Amino acid sequence: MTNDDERSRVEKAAVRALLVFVLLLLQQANARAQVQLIANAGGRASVSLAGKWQTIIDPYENGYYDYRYQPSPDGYFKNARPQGKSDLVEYDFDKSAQLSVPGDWNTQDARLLFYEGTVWYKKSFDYRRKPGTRLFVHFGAANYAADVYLNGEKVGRHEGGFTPFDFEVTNLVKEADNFLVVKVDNKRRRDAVPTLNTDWWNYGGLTREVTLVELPETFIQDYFVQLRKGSTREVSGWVRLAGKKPRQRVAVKIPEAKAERVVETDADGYAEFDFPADLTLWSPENPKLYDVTVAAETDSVSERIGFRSIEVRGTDILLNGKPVFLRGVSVHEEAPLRGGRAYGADDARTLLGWAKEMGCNFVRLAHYPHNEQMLREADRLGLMVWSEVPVYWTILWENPETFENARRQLTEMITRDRNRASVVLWSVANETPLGDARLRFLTALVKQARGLDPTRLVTAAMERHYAGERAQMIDDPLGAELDVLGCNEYLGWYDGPPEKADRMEWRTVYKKPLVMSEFGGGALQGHHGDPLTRWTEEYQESVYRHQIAMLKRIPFLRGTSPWILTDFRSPRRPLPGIQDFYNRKGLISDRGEKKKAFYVMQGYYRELSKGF
Ligand code: GCB
Repeated sequence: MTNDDERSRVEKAAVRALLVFVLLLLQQANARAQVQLIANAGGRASVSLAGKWQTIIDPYENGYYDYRYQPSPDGYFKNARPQGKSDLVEYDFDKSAQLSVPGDWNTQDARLLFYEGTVWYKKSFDYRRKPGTRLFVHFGAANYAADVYLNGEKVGRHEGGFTPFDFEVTNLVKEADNFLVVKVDNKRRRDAVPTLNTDWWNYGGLTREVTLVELPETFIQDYFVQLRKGSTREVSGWVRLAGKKPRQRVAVKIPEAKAERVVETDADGYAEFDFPADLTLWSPENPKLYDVTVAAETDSVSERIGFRSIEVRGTDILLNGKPVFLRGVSVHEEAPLRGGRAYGADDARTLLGWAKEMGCNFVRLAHYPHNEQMLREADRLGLMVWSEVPVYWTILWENPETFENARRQLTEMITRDRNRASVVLWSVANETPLGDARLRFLTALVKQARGLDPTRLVTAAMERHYAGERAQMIDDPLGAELDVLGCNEYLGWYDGPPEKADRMEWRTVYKKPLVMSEFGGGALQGHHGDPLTRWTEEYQESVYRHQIAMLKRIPFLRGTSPWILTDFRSPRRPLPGIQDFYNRKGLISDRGEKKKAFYVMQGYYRELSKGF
C-alpha cells in the first residue's frame, strides 16, 4: 500500500465517521421534532377547494426566478394584474388554462403527459372565519415539491409527493378575494426520495384533495388509539393538543363498547392512556370498526377505528393471536379505467374490489404512501395493508438531507395512518443495493418507524441471491432489523424461463416470516399464443403456475403480493404495440380486463383460504 492509498483510506474512514455522527445528531433532533400534521383532517369541519384551478405551465420557472436566476419578490404568487394600460405583466392566471384538483396534470392536458417541471396553480375563494378559530390549508399530497402562498405571502414549502401537509393561514385569510397560489414542481432529482430512476410515471400536480380546515384555538392535533402491543383487551395510546391551553381534560370514548377514559394533558398538551375494553376484533372476515371520539374541553373529533393485534412468532404472522397467511397483491396508485393518479373513495373501491375478487385479504400499496381513502376503504373491506415509502433502488445513502427527507416522509405516512386497523406492515425500502451506508440509513428508518408506532410490524422488499444453481438465499443484513422479510424475485421473467422456478429451493439465515413481495411477468391483455411466447397471456399464466408450485415449497412463506394488480404507466416501457409506456405485468389490464393469470392467483388464494 502506498502512502497515498493509506491517506485516502484514513480520509474515507474519517468522512464515514463524520457522516455517522451527523446522522446520529439528525436522528436525535428528529426524535424531538414532530411533524405537525393534523390527524384525521378529513374528519374536521372543512371547505373543499376541489374543482377547476387556474394554472400556468412554467418550464423555466420564470414565475419564481428573475433573469439572474435569483428568487424574485414579484413571482407569479403575487397574482399581479396591470394597474394601468402601460403596465407590463407577462402572465395572467385568470386567462390561463384550468386543471382539475385533485388530479395529476399529465392526464388532463396532452401537452403535459411527459412534462416534468413547474406548474403554478391558483384558486380564489372567500372565507368567513368564525371568531376564536384557526384556519389551515390542508393538502392530501402534491407531487413533488410544493411552495404555497396565500394572498401573495409564502406560507410554506413541502417536499415529497405522497404525504399530506398543513399550513396555518389564520392571519392571512380575508373575507373576500383570497388567492391561494401553489407552485408545484415534479422535476426528478438525484438526491430526492424517490431518486431519478423509478419504474412508475412521475405524475405531477395537486394530485389529492386541498381543503381549508377550521379548528378551535386549542385543538386536538394528533392521537393514537390502538390496542396495546401484545394485548387484545387493552386500548392504549396518547393524545396531543396544540394551542394556548395545553392543559385540559380529554375523554377517549368508544361508546359501543362502553369504554371510556379521561386523562389530563400536560404543559405540552400531551397525555397517554391505557384502559380495558371488550372489543370485537377487526379481521378480514369481520372488519369491525367502532366510532371513537376524542373530546377535549375546547375541541372534539371522531372517526371509525378498528382494533386488532398483529405479531410475529417464529416464522408465523399472528393476527389476533392466530396464524395468518397474507393473500395479497401489489397495487400502484393508478386510476382504474380512467388512467392517471387514483384518488377518492370510488377509485379505492374499484382497485380494492378487484383485490377482494381475487381472494385477497392483503394488499401491498406500492411504492409510496397511497391516498388516505385507500386505507379507509381497506379498513372497511377487511384488507390488511403493507404501506411503504419511496425509498426505491438507488437513493443517495450518504446524503444526510436525503435521509432527513425519507425520515420525514416515513413520519408523515405513519402519522396519517397509524389509527388504521388495516395497516399491519410499514415498509422502509424497495430493492435497495447492499452496502454499509444503505444499512445505516435503513436501520435508522426502521427505528423511526418503531418509535412512531410500536404496534405494527416493519418490513422491506429485499433481494435474494443464488446459493449454487438451485437455491435462492435471503441473507441481506437488513433482515436482522425487520419483523417480516420481504423479497422480490422474477424467476421466469427477468431470470430464465418459467420452468426455472421448478428447480428452486429457498433458504434464509433468519427465522422470520417471508412475504414474497413481488413476482410475475408481462402480458398484453388479449394477446394469445403458446406459453413460451413473451407478452402473451399464456406466458404470464405459465409464470404464475410455476411460481405457485415453487411458493408452496417454501416452509417459511407467510404471504404473497405478486406484481401487480393492474397495468400501469412507466417511462421505462416503450415497446410499441405491446407496452406503449405501460408496465404490462398487471393481472388486470389498464382497461379493467382480467388476464388469465388473474384466475390462476384466484385459484391459489381459494385453496389457501381453506388451509389457514
Ligand atoms: C421491481 C420493482 C417494481 C418494478 C418491477 C418490474 O422489482 O420493485 O417497481 O415495476 O420490478 O416490473 O420490473
